[in-house]
Amino acid sequence: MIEEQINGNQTEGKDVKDMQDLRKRTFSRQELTELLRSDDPQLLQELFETARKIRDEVQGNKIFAYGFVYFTTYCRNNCNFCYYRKSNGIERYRKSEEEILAISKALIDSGVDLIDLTMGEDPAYHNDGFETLARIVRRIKEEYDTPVMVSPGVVDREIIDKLADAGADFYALYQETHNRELFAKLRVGQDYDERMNAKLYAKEKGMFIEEGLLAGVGEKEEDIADSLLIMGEIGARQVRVMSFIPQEGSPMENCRTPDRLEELKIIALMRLLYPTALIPASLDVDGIGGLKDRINAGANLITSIIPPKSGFMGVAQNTMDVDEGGRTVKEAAAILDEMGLRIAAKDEYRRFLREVK
Ligand code: SAM
Ligand code: MD0
Ligand code: SF4
Repeated sequence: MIEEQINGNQTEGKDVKDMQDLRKRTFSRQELTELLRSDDPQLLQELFETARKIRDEVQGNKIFAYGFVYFTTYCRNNCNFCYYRKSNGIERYRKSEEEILAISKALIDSGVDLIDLTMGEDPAYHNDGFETLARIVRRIKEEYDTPVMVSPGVVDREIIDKLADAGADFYALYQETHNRELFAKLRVGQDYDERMNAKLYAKEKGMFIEEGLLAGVGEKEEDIADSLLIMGEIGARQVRVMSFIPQEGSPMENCRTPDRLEELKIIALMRLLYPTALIPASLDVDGIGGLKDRINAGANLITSIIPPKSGFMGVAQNTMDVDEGGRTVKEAAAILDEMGLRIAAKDEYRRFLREVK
């Protein structure tokens, strides 16, 4: 657990006079950079405690849960970090509309608060003008009365209009980094501004947006500090960070995955900066075993819940704990229970989403 790791670094009498007032809510780029760089055990302890306190003040013992439906793994892009990049010779799937509706229903019946419909940038969906995805969104909203997030990658404005009109609540599109040079190395051949503008247009259309970062891909603390501030500037309702997981067959397969302390510090700083933000503890980085640390860092949401033996996959850890039934609401609820926390009901989530700003 992260607490032992922090205490393990305990160096007696370490000067912590610079422990800042962590509840002040506005931090300069310099202050964020220093906090990200700090390995002072007492400061880190205070950082995580403050993040937990802020979360609990905002929402009590509730934690939200999202079902993850990665419905097509075909993609036209070649992101260097991604298993599903076009050039990777892997097996891919494209689920049918009925399979997508069935898995969504199973997830909803298991107690998730939202369905996250995620895809590779599959040319078949682009050629279809996203009619199928819009119909699926509408059916989940109307037949199952459940909030929906779409993660379709970069799409044109009229497609965003179509998905918003179908009732999609969230548009998730992660910049990974706001350092343009690093972006170009990660999302090869993709346009930084096109990606950012798609997100901003979705927000203009009244959708909530999720911004996301990768940790451990060559960024500096200053880059993370920039991203943390930009997340507020663009008004992201949900903000996330995922530690990079090397993927077989990708150009970054021999890069190492980062120490998780970076991800946990970023989650905590997101909480300090944005007390009412939705901040995921993603099960897609370290499986169900990674849940506790991320909740203890200030996350208020569990994502990447995938039913066992469903034939659906994750993204970063695309099979970890899935078929063993490790990535279920039931498993997560048992861990939360030990922490004095619980999975929120859908109407509690809806109220939080709309009323808690
Ligand atoms: N194709 C869509 C897109 O790229 O926006 C959605 C697919 S999935 C949500 C894409 C996200 O998963 C990426 O933006 C990245 O943040 C995360 N991801 C992909 N590969 C990863 C890896 N190897 N390690 C950690 N996160 C990864
Ligand atoms: C997750 N595996 O939440 C999912 C995915 C996409 N909107 C989310 C990265 O970790
Ligand atoms: Fe395609 Fe998304 Fe993977 Fe990039 S991250 S290769 S766009 S699925």
